[in-house]
Amino acid sequence: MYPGGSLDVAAGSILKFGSGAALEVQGTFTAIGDVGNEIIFTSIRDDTYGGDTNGNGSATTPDKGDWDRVWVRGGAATLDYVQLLYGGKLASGGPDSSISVSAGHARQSHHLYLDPR
Ligand SMILES: [Ca+2]
Repeated sequence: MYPGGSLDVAAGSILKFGSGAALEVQGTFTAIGDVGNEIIFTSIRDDTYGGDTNGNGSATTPDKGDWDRVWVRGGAATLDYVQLLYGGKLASGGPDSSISVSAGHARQSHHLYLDPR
């Protein structure tokens, strides 16, 4: 996302990320789920949510550090009832958090973090 842009993720959405992938926020990012209708950020290897997206059946299973993170680099991010699953590894292979704020601001509540690296 670029400065001035906006992205609104609907409740119940499932977003899957491949190795080293990150969502970089520099605009207005809103992801507001609800109880039982959480927004899921997870690994492309996670078949539990949204089915077999990578099309290989159960040949691979999700693991910590499968993707990078949500990275707030400016602007404003609002996340509520969001689950961040299996993130936390940089494209370079180094360990990281599954969400970080280096500029701008972020408001988070009701989160579940599972298996960051
Ligand atoms: Ca699969």
